[in-house]
Order: sequence, then C-alpha cells, then structure tokens
Amino acid sequence: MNTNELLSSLGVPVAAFTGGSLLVRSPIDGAQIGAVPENTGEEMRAAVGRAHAAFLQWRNVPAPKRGELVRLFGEELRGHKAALARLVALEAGKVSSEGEGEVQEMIDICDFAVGLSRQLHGLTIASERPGHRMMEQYLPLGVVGIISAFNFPVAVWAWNSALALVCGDTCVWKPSEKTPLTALATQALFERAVARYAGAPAHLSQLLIGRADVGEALVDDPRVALVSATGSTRMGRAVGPRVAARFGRCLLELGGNNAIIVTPSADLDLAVRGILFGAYGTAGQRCTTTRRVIAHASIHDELVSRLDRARAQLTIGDPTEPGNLIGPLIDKGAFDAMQAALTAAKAQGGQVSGGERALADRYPEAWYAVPALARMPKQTDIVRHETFAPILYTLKYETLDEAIALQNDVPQGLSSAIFTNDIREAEAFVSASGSDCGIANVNIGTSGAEIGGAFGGEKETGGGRESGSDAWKAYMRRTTNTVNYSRELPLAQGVKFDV
Ligand code: UN1
Repeated sequence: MNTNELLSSLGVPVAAFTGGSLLVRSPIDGAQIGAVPENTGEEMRAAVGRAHAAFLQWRNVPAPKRGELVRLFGEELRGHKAALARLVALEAGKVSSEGEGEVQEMIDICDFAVGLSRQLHGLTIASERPGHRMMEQYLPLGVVGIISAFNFPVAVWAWNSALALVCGDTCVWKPSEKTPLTALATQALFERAVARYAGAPAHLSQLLIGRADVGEALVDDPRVALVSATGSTRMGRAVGPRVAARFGRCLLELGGNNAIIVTPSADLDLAVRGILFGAYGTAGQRCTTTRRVIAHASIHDELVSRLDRARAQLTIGDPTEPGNLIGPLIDKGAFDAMQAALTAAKAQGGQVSGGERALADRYPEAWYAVPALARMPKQTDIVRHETFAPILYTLKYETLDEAIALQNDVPQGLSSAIFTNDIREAEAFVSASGSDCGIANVNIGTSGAEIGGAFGGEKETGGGRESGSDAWKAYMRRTTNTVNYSRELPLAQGVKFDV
C-alpha cells in the first residue's frame, strides 16, 4: 500500500493530507507523499480553549473509567499495527522492524496506563495532632501540550497522552512538521476509540499541524498546564523559559550524547553488537543513540577495528526492503550537519572512516549516508556536541575514574552504558559517583529503553521524565489535605492562639 492508501485505511480523510501548504516528503526517495493543510496560531488558541472545556468534564470521570478509553485506543493500535508501522517507515524512514517497534511502544504504554488508572495513589502521613489525618492526593492537572519530534513521530506522543488521559488531563498535540502524516493516522485511530467509548467529552485529544507560530501559541497559553516537549536542546532553550515565565510546568526531553564504556573484562562480542545497534540503528537518529565509545587501552584497538569492520558491512537502503539495516537521514539538512561534524572531527585530529553519501544515483532526492566511525585523540568540541546522524566517536582510557569523567564531561545527560563483567566496575558506574545520566545501563546499549522505566535525562537533556515508573506524577497536581475529626482545634508546632 502507498501512503494515500495507508492513510485512508487508517481512517484519515483525504482532505487532511491533500491540497495543503505543508509538503511532506518521504526520506526514502524524496517523493512527495502529502500536502497537509496547516493550522494557525489562532486555531491553536481555540483548540486550547476546547481542550480546557473538555478537561473540566474529564477530570470528574473516575480514573479507571478514563483507563477504559486508553484500553480501547490500545485495541485500535493492535488492530492497525502493521499499517501504522508502515506509515512510520515511509514518513520517518525507519526500517520495518523499528517502525513496528515504535507502534509496539505505543501499545505497551497504553497497557501500562490502563493498569495505572487504578493506581494513581497518594500517601497517608502521620499527623502530629490528635484526631487528625494528613493525606496526599494526586488530582488531574489540566491541558497538556505535546510537542513531538520526527524521529519517534508517534511513540513519544503516546507516552505523554496515554498517561495524561488516565490522569484526567486533555491533550493538544503539535507534531514535527516533518512527520504530520503519522500524526494524522494516530489521531484517526484515537477518534475511533473515542467513538466506541460512551460519554467521552469532545476534544479530549486534538492534533494541530503547523510551524513555529502554532507551537508558540501552545507554549504561551496560560491554560496549558504542562508543556511536554521532545526535540533539540535549541528547541528546549526556546520553550523552557517561555513556559517558566508564565509559571507553567515543562517536561523536556532534549538532546543526548550517549557513551558506552568498554572495560578490559567486557564480553567484546556483546559489546560490538550493543554498540552497532546503539550507534547506527535508526541511522543514528535517536536521542538515545550511542555517540561515543570509551574503551580501555588494552582492548581499544581490537574493539575499534571490529566495530569498523562491522560498520562497513551494514546494509544501507530502502528501509522497507527486508535486509536493510540503515535507512535514510530525514533530510538534506541532517546530511549536511553530518558532513560538517565529520569535517570538524578531522580538523580536531580525528581519523574518520565512512560518512560518505550513499545511493545518490538511485535516490538523488534522498539522503543516505555510510555510517561513520571517528577515532579521536581526545574528547574535542565536536565530540561534546550532539550531531543527529550515524557518527560514532571512539576514545581511549586508562582508569575507570578517567572513563567515567569523560563519559560525564559533556553538556547532555540522557543515556549511558558500561560493558563489563567486573561487578565493582558495574556498581561504580551506576553509583552516585558514576554516570550522571538519567539512564545508566550495564551490558546493554544506550538506546531501546523499555516503557516501564522512567525515561529522560539531566543537564541539557532537560530533566524531564516520561513513560513508566512514577513519571505519571508530572501530569497531576498534588494536594496535601489535613482532616480534623476531633472536637478540638490544636495548632501545629504547639502554637497557642486562644482568646
Ligand atoms: C527518542 O529518541 O526521542 O530508548 C526516544 C529508545 C526509545 C525511545 C527513544 N525507546 O531508544
């Protein structure tokens, strides 16, 4: 099926993806696959108003009943997994199994959220006063604005919206302008679930497609209680202070510069496999992509030459054709940024293999690149910078302290890993003086996190946590309630105020 047929099979009206001003091109061959009508900032403000009205009703629906809607949505996703996954592959250029993995991640977070809808619990806390009870409740927060990136065009939205909906919030989504079609398809599936759910208020989750003015209208609207934004550090720097200026809440999931430390005791076969997928899977376009390998001097040369050999064998091509592991970069801008980074790496003393344009004859309008490996003499500026492309920088270390210091000496703090069979090294890596990232793994790579854990990172990664564990708390407001069931009125701290 082509994109038009896929979109129609997923219930998207033809007018939503034809005749509009936002031209969508498949990164696979550069062909135009949609012309999507764009929304305005004014339309965004109206949508936020509708979302707020919906919130005033939705917050009173019992949470397990809200979970039922998310359960129905999960059913729609299960039923349409293959079509939506294919659309992800065509619009974002992911290899088929990763497109399927992305939709699976949506299904998984729906299941998680359904269970959570019966577990939105607070604490009961001992009161210092007789005849008093003190408790905490988590209550619905309000409208949640979701800004998502091209590289996980639908899964990251689902992490946010599945939780927000069971928490009693309503959602307004602004997807990347590079991937509006998958967003339209997801919205259509969500609306099918709403149609099967008796008594849902209208406008529980809305999709608005547009450029910066549409995003700004969402970010600046005081009725948006939480802005959850995924993308570059540059985007986060624009969004974070604007939301803070109006005392709104922000959940930022920004850049990463993720490293894998490989120690002398590591299982090198395992390490090579983990690094290859981490560095080159999704053509290096995950925020969790492995960008640096920090290898002990005793195994560095062997590891790096094995990586370099394996790198050169990765099959590049149409990601929907079986056997290809490396799809295209999203666009020419991404390819140019990759070339600029490789030029800088060479100027900073790096020895680069790979990185050239691939398949230019076959796909003159698409941007495939040979995965690159850059042996660096030290952690130079370009190594400390996130380039969203398949470039792996390799560095050498002598002591574990030095390796951990290198790993932490970058502005970003998302994901990290160590390959070791030494329990002391593994524990040191995940300890207080170990990795400073939000994700620190042992004997698995930096990418491909499961939804059950909290996802996000420190420093320029933005500090937000999404997805599993208790990330749901970001989507609720906490109240502390002290209830006096006695006939006295004792004041806290023994204060007396009797007339
Ligand atoms: C992202 O790239 O923004 O851990 C999210 C992973 C995926 C999510 C990545 N589950 O690589």
